Amino acid sequence: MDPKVDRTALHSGIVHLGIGAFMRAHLAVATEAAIEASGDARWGISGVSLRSPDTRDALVPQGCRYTLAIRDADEQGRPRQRLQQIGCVREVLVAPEDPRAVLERIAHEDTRIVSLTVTEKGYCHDPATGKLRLDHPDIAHDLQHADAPKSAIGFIVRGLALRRMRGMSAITLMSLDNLPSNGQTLQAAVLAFARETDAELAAWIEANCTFPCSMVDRIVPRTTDEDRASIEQALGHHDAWPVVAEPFFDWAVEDRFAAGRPDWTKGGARFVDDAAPWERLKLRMVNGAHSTIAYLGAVAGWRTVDEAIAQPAMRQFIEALMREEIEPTLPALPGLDLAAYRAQLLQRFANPALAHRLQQIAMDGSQKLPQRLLGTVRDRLAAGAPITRLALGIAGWLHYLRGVDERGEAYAIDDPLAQALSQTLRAADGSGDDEHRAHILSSFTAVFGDLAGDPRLARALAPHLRSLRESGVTTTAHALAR
Ligand code: CS2
Repeated sequence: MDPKVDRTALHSGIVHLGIGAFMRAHLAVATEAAIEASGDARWGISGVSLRSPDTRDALVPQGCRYTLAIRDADEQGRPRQRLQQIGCVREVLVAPEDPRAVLERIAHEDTRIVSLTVTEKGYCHDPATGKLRLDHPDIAHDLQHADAPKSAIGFIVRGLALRRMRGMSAITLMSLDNLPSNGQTLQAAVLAFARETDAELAAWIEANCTFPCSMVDRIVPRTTDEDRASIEQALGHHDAWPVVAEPFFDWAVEDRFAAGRPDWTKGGARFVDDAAPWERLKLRMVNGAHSTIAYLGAVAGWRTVDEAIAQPAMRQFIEALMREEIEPTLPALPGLDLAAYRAQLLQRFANPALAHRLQQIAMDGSQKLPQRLLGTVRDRLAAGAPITRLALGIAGWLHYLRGVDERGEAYAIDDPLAQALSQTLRAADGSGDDEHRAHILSSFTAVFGDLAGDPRLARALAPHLRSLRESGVTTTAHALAR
């Protein structure tokens, strides 16, 4: 079962920063389909790990090929999987080991697109405003050490500087992260960094490079040892670095490419004029619901998304949250039936073959909440509409941050702002009154932005904080289940 794409014949048209599981089950799959359909050898991928060598160490010995296991359940509810071999990754570079090699790859004549999946915190921005933080340790470092950057933004700006210096063409910078207007967020960060170092470079980037926005959607849990063992058994040989995904795939990307692009429609992508309404739909429905399930479910002591959504109170609450409070904030989209989208989403969450861990989704909440829940809250408040269910998702996060579930099991909080959040939590615990506690918690400006201190938010949070503490997740969700 060899991949149809022969990696040795490929050139690296795409340099991808952050070669994690998501990218290998999304961009790489669409690129594989595009190369297969056209035979165009320009679109091989150079993957870059910004931190750990593990992907390179596992993939390179197997010729960078790997297996994608697409998992769901059949009509009887029995798990099933379909295996596909992916061969379009040409090489994997490990940035901390050799930053120069990454810069040279960006400044290579074959390179036409630099794409990124570096997660929300990889943009080193203020989560509430989206602005690049010049005081972020990695950004501060990269401004001082142009030849050995650490951050994605540092690599991009320095790589583009080399291209410009050498008289090379401009390229496309494409974010595939779950951020609103991800292309614009990336562009703003790149330009802000470039302006700090070289105003002419910033002007060149602005005039010549493009930053298409896109909405990406596919559930890709972190691969476990158990997944590796079962895939090896099904394959009949060892694959050190397979990925697991759901069958569902979506990608709406703006067709603004400075130096060409593969025909990703062959792999299920859609080219759109404006990705913003699709991003809003996806971030609010898929990710807003996902984070709400993750915090409440982890507090309840459940382990995976399918386990949480199998609880009747949770399923009904999540359905009501989408129908009553999220959907009314969404723009109408051609060909989109929101009720069908919601039903399909609940089915995706119920996929029993993914074992998508709640704690994986729960990480980095400070970076995720603004675009997943708080934008919806703002729109609802502006319309004078209730935010009761949305507030339970936020209260779930605040309650989750205490680090102990209802069964008394402790867990670690994995969040770049964990320390500051735990100080706020301690300050709030000193207050006996739930409304006052809610006020202190929701005054955390880096996350809540202009909602910080808004009495309407604190008033919505207070009863949920009390109910989660006194009655628990199931009872609290049940009360809001319709
Ligand atoms: C998840 C997403 O981990 C998370 O925060 O909500 O990775 C989610 O699975 C994808 O965005 C689905 O497209």
